[in-house]
Amino acid sequence: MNSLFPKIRFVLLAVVLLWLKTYIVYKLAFDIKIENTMDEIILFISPVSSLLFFIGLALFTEKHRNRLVFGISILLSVILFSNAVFYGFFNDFVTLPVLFQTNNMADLGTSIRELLTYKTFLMFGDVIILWVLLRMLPKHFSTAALTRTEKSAFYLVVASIFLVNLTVAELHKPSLFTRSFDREMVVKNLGLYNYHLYDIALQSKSSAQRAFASSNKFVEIENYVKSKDKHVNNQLFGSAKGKNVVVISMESTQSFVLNRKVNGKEITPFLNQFVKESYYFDNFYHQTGQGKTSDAEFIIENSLYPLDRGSVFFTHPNNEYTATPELLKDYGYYSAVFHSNDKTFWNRDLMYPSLGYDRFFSQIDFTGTEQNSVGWGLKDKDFFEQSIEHLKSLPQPFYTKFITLTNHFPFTLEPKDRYIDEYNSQSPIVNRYFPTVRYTDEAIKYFVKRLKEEGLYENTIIVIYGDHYGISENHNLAMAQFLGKEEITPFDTIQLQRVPFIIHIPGQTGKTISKVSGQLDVKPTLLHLLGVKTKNHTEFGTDLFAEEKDPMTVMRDGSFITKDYIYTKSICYDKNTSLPTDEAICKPYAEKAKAELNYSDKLIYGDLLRFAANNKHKTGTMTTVFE
Ligand code: GP9
Ligand code: MN
Repeated sequence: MNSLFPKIRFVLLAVVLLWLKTYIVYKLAFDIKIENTMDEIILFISPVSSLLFFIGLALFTEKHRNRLVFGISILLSVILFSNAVFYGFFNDFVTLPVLFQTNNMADLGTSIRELLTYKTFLMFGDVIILWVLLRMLPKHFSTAALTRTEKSAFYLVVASIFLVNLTVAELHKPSLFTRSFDREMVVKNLGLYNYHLYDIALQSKSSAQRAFASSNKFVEIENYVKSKDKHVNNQLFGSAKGKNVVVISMESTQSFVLNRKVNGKEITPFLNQFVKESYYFDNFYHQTGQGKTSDAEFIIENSLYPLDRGSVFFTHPNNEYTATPELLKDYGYYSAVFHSNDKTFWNRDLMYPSLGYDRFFSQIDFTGTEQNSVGWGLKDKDFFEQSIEHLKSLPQPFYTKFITLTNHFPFTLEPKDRYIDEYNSQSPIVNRYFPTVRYTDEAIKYFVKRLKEEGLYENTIIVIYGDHYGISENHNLAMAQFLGKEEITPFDTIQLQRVPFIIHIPGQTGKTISKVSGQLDVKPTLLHLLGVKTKNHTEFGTDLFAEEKDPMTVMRDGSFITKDYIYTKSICYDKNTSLPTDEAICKPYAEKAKAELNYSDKLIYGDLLRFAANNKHKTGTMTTVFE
């Protein structure tokens, strides 16, 4: 082994130089948020394993070793350089799908020309140093063959470094790949080069599944969807035709907070009043999976199920969809999303054009300060205040979606923003949840007031939905205390997955509707109100205003709710008694639930909506502000 070092010296030198260069580019060209020393350490070590891996490939040859080291170093530098240029322009890292978005590339062309200056020279500084050293000290860099053991030992070390990196990152940011991650987090934790490998893996997986799918499969699913009983409420159909639409996603808000109090004070005083003058669905369930907020967005605009792992926003942003914003284009609608988080979070900047959005107002369109922000973005009230200014300037009619953020885990709020006390239980999370829900309630009240002041209220329908649960099963004890129950059973857990769903149509009197319903029903319900027929749409939801014999709402994990039964954790519950009953009663429903989830998955994995008659092929014209 003693003789190993001279043989790998040149490789190691190249690795160290490129490593340092990568770190410098991280700090200068990218805006990666560092919250603590651990973040910084991870950021620093993250490129090592991949650099060793790639440049180490040169160890497999003797004759061309040094040339290969140059080649690989230059290739990796080009990747780094391209990302730096791309980031300067788009505030984002390169993904394979964007490489094929020609309009992005056209913009880049001009900036690349501008960038061919001294910076380019610096970018390849390490390669130049390598070249000079090799010329000056050729004897120092042996290219003698490595033994098998030596090569194995080298790659064993590389693998160990990678595993350590992965473990530290996973411990530091649990579920890096499935939970709330954005590209910045992957780059920060695993390094830019591994990020590209990950991106390639994601891409090839979905391309393969897409390639094997055929239009026959689509016809089969279409036939199933058509066989479902889909009705229309003739009285309400088209009753909001031509009106503007404001959809509000209420972060982590579950229905149980409505009409309940903490220390004698209502948690949602505004919503409690608002539901009286609106259609309010009090048996409405979220149907999200790991994609949380993004899944909720996906479901309500596509009426398809989310996937059982990951977020569709991340796994299938390039699919063809027939989402609400796209369909409404034919009716003259302009569509926009408002959300004051980074635009790449949940891959929104890539997914929204596929859903047909015209404009995404993200973090860069808002003015955030320490005072007006909490957690990942603006406080909801400031968010609405700043959004109104943008909203006023949009062409009408508009279809808009506002994604609130303040009521996000871990529910932090400054004392001055607390309108009610914290709750008193052994769970600080549950305790803090109520003041943040109360805060969002106040923010929506403010927004509605502003809509009135701007003269938009009378011509706008307001749709409010809770995106997913806020309080997980880890807090069952505190929840039992709050709800005055002895314990929280799986039956209760399902009932706690109810989230508010409210439709306010100016001039129509309110009504509470208790039909079993879920996020998949939002699309057909809303489109029918706007006078858009959905009979031939490939979707799984139904119009909530229409008659339906036996409505059933299916959750992503296969649990479901019908008028009389709830099925979860392989137990069939009778809703009248809240107790388990004969499993055979639930069986036919369970099979239907499984089939439906399966059909929906096939549509997404096979990108089958590209065969749908009402699909308009993507134009990719959504704008975000870069100027
Ligand atoms: C982030 C916001 C919250 O932009 O949508 O996401 P979540 O963690 O709730 O999915
Ligand atoms: Mn959310």
